[in-house]
Amino acid sequence: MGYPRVLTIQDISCVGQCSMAVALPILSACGLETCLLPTAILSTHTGGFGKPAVTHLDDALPGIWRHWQDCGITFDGILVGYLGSIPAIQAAEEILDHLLAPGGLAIIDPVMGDNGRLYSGFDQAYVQAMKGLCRRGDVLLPNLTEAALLAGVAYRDSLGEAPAELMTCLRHPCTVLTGMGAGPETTGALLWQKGELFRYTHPRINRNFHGTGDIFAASFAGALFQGKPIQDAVTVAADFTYRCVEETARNPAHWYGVKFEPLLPLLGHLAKG
Ligand code: PXL
Repeated sequence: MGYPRVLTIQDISCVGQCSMAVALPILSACGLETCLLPTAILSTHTGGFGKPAVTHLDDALPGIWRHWQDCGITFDGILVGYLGSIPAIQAAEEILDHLLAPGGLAIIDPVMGDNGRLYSGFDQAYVQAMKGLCRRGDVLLPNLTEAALLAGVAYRDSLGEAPAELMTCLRHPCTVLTGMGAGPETTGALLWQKGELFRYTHPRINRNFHGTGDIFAASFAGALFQGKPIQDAVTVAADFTYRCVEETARNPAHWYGVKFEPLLPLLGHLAKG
């Protein structure tokens, strides 16, 4: 494996097994030097603990990335996740414009909503700003809700969706759509690249787990930044995410996140393979 230096830009949810708390260990397990830019600190994620205590770091972001720029620091890969504010989206744009190394890859998970609804705190202005950021990404990783918001079309669930039409409306050359099965019994990921579709599915486990998208995004990014071909990165991420969800489903009391930690050694193996 190589030793690329990568950056992940997203919030820190202190409790809840998502965003930065998932991305750092996963990217590290893939053998990458992992740098971080937290955009906000939340006591928990926004998915079920009630109203979290939130501190946005908007004012700190320009000083941090400009210092990196003064030091001549660049990144071979950048993974963007939940940002939380329009100034944080703007900082991510500046970083992609100025700090991505030549030949580096930018992966954007436009975290904004799920099941047809925006997450709390986000509005249409946020969606519009996210469109600008997505134009700078080499690969987008939306779920169906986010893809519909970015494409400006009505949300349809995975059974009603016609993926090629949605991807055409999205107008991005390389997108991995998550939460996309091939029928009611399956779920998976769909890669759209240069007008071709590649679908990879698993049996559907009938419980909704918070943070599944973050696990998929980080393991996909880890494999791609390590130089895997994109179809292989999709299968590594889908296999790893499936195994984590399977592990979590064994413990019905674990409602707020995905138990990915026991499976990190497996990921090191898959990402290398
Ligand atoms: O898992 C995505 C995510 C990340 N960060 C925060 C969230 C969510 C999803 O709800 O609330 C703070």
